[in-house]
Amino acid sequence: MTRLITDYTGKPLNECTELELFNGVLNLVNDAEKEKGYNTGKKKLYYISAEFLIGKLLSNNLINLGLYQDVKKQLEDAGRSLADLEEFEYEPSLGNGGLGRLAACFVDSLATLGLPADGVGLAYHCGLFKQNFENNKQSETPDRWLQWGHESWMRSTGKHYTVDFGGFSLTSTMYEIGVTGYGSKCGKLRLFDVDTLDERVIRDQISFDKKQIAKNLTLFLYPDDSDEDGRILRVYQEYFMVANAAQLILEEAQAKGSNLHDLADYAAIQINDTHPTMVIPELIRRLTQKGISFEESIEIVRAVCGYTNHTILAEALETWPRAYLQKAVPQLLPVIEKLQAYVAERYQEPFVQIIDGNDNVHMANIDIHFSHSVNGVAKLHTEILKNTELAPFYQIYPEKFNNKTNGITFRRWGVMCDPALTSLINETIGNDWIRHADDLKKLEDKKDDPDFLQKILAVKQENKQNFTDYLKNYRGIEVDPSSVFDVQSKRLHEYKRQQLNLLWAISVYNDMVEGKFPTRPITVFFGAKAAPAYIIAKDIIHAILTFSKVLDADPDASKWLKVVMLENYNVSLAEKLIPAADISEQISLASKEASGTGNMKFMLNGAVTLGTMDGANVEIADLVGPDNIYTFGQSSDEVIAHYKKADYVSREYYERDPKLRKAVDFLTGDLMMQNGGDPENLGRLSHELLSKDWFMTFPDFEDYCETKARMLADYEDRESWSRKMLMNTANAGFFSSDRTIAQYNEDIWHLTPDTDK
Ligand code: CJB
Repeated sequence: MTRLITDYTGKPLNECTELELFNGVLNLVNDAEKEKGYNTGKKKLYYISAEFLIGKLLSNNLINLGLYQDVKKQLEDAGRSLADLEEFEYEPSLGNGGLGRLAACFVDSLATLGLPADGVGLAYHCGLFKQNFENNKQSETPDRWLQWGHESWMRSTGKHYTVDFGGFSLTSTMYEIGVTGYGSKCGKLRLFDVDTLDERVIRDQISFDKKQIAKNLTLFLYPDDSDEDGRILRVYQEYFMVANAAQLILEEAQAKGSNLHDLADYAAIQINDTHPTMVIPELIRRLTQKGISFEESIEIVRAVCGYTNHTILAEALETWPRAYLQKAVPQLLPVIEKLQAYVAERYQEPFVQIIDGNDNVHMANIDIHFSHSVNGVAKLHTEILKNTELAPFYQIYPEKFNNKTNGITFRRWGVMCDPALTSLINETIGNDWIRHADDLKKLEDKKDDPDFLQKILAVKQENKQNFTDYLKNYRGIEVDPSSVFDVQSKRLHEYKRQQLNLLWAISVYNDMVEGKFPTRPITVFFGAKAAPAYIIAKDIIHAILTFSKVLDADPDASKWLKVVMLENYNVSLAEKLIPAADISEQISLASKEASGTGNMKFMLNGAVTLGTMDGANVEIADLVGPDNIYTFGQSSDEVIAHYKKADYVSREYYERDPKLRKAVDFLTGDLMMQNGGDPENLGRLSHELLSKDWFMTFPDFEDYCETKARMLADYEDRESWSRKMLMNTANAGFFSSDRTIAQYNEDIWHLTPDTDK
């Protein structure tokens, strides 16, 4: 039965405002979702995460529900367009980067595989900040994505819980966003909020009174945590998330007949990074309140919980001073102290204690002791956890450690964002790959078919042209679609080394000044937000923006090299950029990128990786073989050895390599200053590189430049390059999040799929 949008708008579509049309299609989707129903089963997974970077939902839901073509046609027949509606739709900004986008891919796959599961998190009103560029610098403004009210995005369930903090309590409201599975039933994202939130407490840009918890609790994802009030607010947020989750989980399990001793038969919890860690002591607290002994409560909770580690960077392995917990959640501290006593009784090794000698509480240590599973997110990352970062834990609990290499949903990152490639694949091997991603391997049969290779190139050119048009029409940026599109898009962090790419670009410029020009014009795209308090990351953005002005001001060089730093990079922009990419820059310092998931999206869309042997790049290299990836740089073992010996001196490289020296000097040179460069920012960046370079940019510089030059030369053999593209798409099947989720389920959660479609 065809659903008519007019049944939802109540008037002809050509008379509707964009908002009326948007709400009409949204309500149509809501009804279709409810009619499909939800995956159910005795045991349910609660995937608790501080971030769900879901992206725009309308088209994705239409695709998953099989309504896309029909709705598109109804709109077209009335002279309206789905593409316009997509532009009008506001992107929910409930996440920051890879961690949040992974959670969003996971809920899609959970629904698609028929697994009973909820995503559980917070309904931040402003989410992550909106990035603006002024005077070659990033500034931040609130991203008021909920401006049309909760109801345009989520349904209030009418369910409320009480959450106690030190000295006061708050009442929550639970909201739901439907998660449509592809050709299957649906799942739910359950987001908690406080009714007392008051957006007027925002003072200036993104600063606000951090002490008024009732008014600011869910205002921003990641409040500025450069001061103590900001850090304590994180504790309030995290506890609010898990105290709600714990009540929901216990209530639902009991409603299904659990006597709580058997909670693990009814519930599995996945703790996504350390942010939801307090769910462990909170559940133990609640179970003991119900008369279950402390020891048994530990066993129950351990059987329920699994923990995923997403990084070896110390900054993200949260530790909270005991005083913060005492202030925000005093009822939890005695439980955490008892857990510490439990650990101390069994293990003497200082590294594995929960509370250290300085009274800091190590959240990851709680997770590892009191979960039954600890996983890393790529093969290399898990090995580093076992052998280096968490080695003392691995010695105690070898059986807990396992790897679950990340994945991406092929519905959003293939079908939705790359319709041209999708049509070509569908007409070649059918459309089963959308659900059974390994099918893509069949494309390899075409690797020596010149006609097919031509078609792949034509698809890429079409996508580059589309992105070029988008930049011109929506952003006023002109790029050359026949140039090589060289793309690095991800959060701005020193370990991801946008600065390495920048130094390479500066060297290309320096070569041009000496009369050596590239074979073909190159456009280098960066997309990245820097955390507001991360000074050096913002300096790197400033350097990139300033250098792009240097190029624009030079009539000769600008024909050959253009640097575009895209403002406010987000999921929607990624969906346009990734299908247009020729080169996928994955150049983190080996050992530091836990997995990466952008690398997988680019690969699926036929970009060729230029990367270090880090994170999931290692597995990409294994899958595509050495002819279809360009790797360079130190190995993770070498990097780890340098850190251990503390023997890296960046200045030695600077002094030894004239090309590097020239590029580094350029940062603080006249041309940068003449084009809006700020001596303070650029001086600090240069000083950081020369005196520290903690993420070892310089040792990899030469190899990076040589490898990139080889890659650009190979790009000129168009047929051979298109074979590389094909081999990347054909071997991307392993990186479907359906595979990842199936593995989590088999090894950790043991949920029964709801096959009653
Ligand atoms: N990651 O995005 C974040 N935020 C954190 O706080 C810690 C890690 C990223 O998680 C992704 C999903 O697992 C990884 O692919 C990525 O390497 C990691 O940086």
